[in-house]
Amino acid sequence: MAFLRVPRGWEIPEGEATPESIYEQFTRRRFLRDLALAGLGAGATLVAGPAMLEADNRQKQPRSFPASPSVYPARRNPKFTLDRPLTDEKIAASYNNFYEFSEQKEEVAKLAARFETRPWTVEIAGLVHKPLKFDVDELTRLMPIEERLYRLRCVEAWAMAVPWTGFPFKALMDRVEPLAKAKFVRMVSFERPSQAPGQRSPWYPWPYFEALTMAEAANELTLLVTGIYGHELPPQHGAPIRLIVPWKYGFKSIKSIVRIEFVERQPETFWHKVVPGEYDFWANVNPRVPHPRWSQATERMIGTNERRPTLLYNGYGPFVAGLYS
Ligand SMILES: Nc1nc2c(c(=O)[nH]1)N[C@H]1C(S)=C(S)[C@@H](COP(=O)(O)O)O[C@H]1N2
Ligand SMILES: [Mo]
Repeated sequence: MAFLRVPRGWEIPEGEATPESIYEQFTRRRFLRDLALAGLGAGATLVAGPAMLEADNRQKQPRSFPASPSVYPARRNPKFTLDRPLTDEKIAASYNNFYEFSEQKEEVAKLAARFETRPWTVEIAGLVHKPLKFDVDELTRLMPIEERLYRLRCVEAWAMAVPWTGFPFKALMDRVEPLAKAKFVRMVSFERPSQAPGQRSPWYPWPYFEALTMAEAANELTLLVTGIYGHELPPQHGAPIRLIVPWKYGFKSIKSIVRIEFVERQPETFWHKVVPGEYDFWANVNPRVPHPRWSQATERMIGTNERRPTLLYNGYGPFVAGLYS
């Protein structure tokens, strides 16, 4: 049997190491790479007329995040408010769960820094009237992009509060028109072990996969996210496109999605497959249901280490309690 050995990442609720500030290092590296890309673009103007304008613009405005500059920062939707301060951007960007890169949260940003997130195509398939393949930046320009302040609660009992930029999953459903017999949405991450060292580990059934019911996917809270803190997602947060379902434990919020399928039967999910007794399909945040190895009654805010009581549905009951009554 595979997965008999339990990797150390889930033997304790979380590692106690101090987050390092490697974010700056990361942006500097990207910046240098973008300068190099802009140089290549300028070369291409010799043969391609229309490309010239774009290349010239790019050369004049080198940016640390290369794609879809026009959509960030997006208008903030005031409907979604917080009961706590935002987490410091650098803290959020240097304490990440992304097992494709590492089991060590403090190591993920560095190992993901050169992950190639462009070009990136997402395929929508299965039980839909209009299957779709899209380039992530084209979609971002077409969709109703907005910023939302959300809490995120990891099953390991740490939490953060960040501004995500994205669009409702429902907007995508409306484009592909699911068939009546579609009951679940299954999402799959990339598989690229040459760029993701964690995917060379034999302990996990790569690529990462998650799923929601149709009603959960259509809930107004469910976001497809392409940005954070007013700019494009950096790789460690799940670039170029990830899910955010803020009333569920963080592992439901699958990163770096390449495929979305509408299906009839309840799909298996990554963490349920790896440790069936500890991570279920629903994974709704609930202070009264302890993890088999630790309490979920309280949570620790990363950055400040403030302890707060865990909120049922992570405080999003008014939006989602009806889904489970
Ligand atoms: N593909 C993929 N998605 C993933 C994970 C992962 O390991 N791989 N980890 C999950 C977990 S456990 C959490 S808590 C969040 C963390 O998101 P963040 O690093 O942006 O805070 O991503 C989730 N999405
Ligand atoms: Mo998590």
